Amino acid sequence: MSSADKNLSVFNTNGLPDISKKRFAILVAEWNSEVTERLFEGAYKTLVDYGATPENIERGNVPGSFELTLGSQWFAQRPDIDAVIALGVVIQGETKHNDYINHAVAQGITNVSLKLDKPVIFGVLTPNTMQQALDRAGGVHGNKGDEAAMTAIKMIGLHENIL
Ligand code: DLZ
Repeated sequence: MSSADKNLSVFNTNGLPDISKKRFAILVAEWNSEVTERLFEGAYKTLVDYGATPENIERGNVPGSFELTLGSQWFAQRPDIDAVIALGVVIQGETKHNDYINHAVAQGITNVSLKLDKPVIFGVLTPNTMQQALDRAGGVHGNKGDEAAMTAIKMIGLHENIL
């Protein structure tokens, strides 16, 4: 039996919200900038394509993905920001740092999102190689920056539906 048959209210992300007055922050890690710049371009274009105005999109750079957490918190605590998109690339195997960084950023961004009660999107690639990263930043596997932006848009819509 479908939800409609049960006459349930379903809070989903099928209908995208009007984001023309929503304000976004995109945080970009400078490590692996040849990839993170492409993620940024994808995220920015998706926001604009779906109705955000350029003046309502702010960009912040952080040195590395580890700093995405605190940078996200600084943006997310601003009342005028509706969603934060955090973009980074941590290549596995280049360093033993990678696991620490990935887990710290994933947990940190989750904490920020819950603490500030707004979408903070985890747009961090964790590939094994640079080629895999490029493939996911406008290459054969699409652009995860686009997906991160779309996730932000959907979460704004979901928030409007539920609360
Ligand atoms: C130190 C470091 C290393 C080894 N690798 C990466 C990486 O692959 N991607 C990334 O975004 N950042 C890396 N960093 C930098 C850390 O994120 C952070 O900037 C430093 O540890 C300083 O806190």
